[in-house]
Amino acid sequence: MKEQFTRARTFLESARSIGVLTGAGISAESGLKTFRDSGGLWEDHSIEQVATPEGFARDPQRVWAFYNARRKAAHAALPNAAHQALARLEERCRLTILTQNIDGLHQKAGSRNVVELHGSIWKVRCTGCGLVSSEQPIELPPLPHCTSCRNLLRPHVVWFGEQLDVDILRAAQGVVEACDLFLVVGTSAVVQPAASYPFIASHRGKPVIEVNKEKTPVSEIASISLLGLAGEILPEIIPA
Ligand code: BJW
Repeated sequence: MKEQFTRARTFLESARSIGVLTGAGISAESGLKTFRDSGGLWEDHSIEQVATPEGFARDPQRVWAFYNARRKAAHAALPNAAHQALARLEERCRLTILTQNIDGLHQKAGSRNVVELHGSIWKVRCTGCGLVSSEQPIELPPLPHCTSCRNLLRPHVVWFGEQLDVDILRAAQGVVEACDLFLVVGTSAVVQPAASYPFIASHRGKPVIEVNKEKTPVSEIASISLLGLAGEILPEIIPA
């Protein structure tokens, strides 16, 4: 394992352009729940009910209760040592984070190049006029409405069965193609299209480093797979 840490450090030090894919696991040590771990969000909530457009159409109040609770938790959360290590690394090389997270903790840690693949919990979108806004109080009413057209607002996030924004997809594809090293942190790597990025990078001959509490489909193709907590491993391989 020690040898793997040394190899990872060497890869990171010599890379000129790094692509990073992060998932809920990187925010776990900030106290935010992941989705698929034991005790995760999908244990108490049904995906169909709270993370699909059909679920929102059926019961928007249930969906808003789910997202309002998560807005409250995310507001109280602080970036951890893993977020901070990535922000530090961005000061030393070209680095872009492709995050599946909507919590904004990478930006709170100081990262500037962050592509939010699944949107942001801090933005809402009007189901009528389509206006996207981030000028909302932390605690929204049980059914928030658009101030200009009075239609129902929805979280500006990507649910199952919805397309990711085309510009975001293009930016992510560009990062995967341009980087010379790809780092994957705290994702189960089962949700597409994000899950395909490490595989595309590897297919194009780029080394892939994975950091996760447990093995995932990415472990099979990773040049280095470091098992453990992101908040402990990232500061080790990205020293201050
Ligand atoms: C730690 C740790 C610690 C814990 N340290 N590690 C191709 C094939 C099959 C299906 C599809 C396909 N293409 C598209 C689909 C359909 C679908 C999909 O992928 N389905 C699969 C699940 C089967 N994808 C979509 O619908 C996407 N849209 C799309 O592609 O449009 C075109 C299209 C549509 C339909 C058909 C075909 C094409 C949209 C996906 C939207 C995902 N949305 C969610 C919720 C919204 C945001 C939110 O509310 O937060 O995004 S679902 C949820 O999963 C959330 C996450 O971003 C995402 C990924 O989860 P993540 O981050 O990996 O978390 P976990 O919990 O799964 O894993 C945590 C990991 O951390 C674990 O591995 C732990 O071990 C680890 N860990 N603590 C280190 N301290």
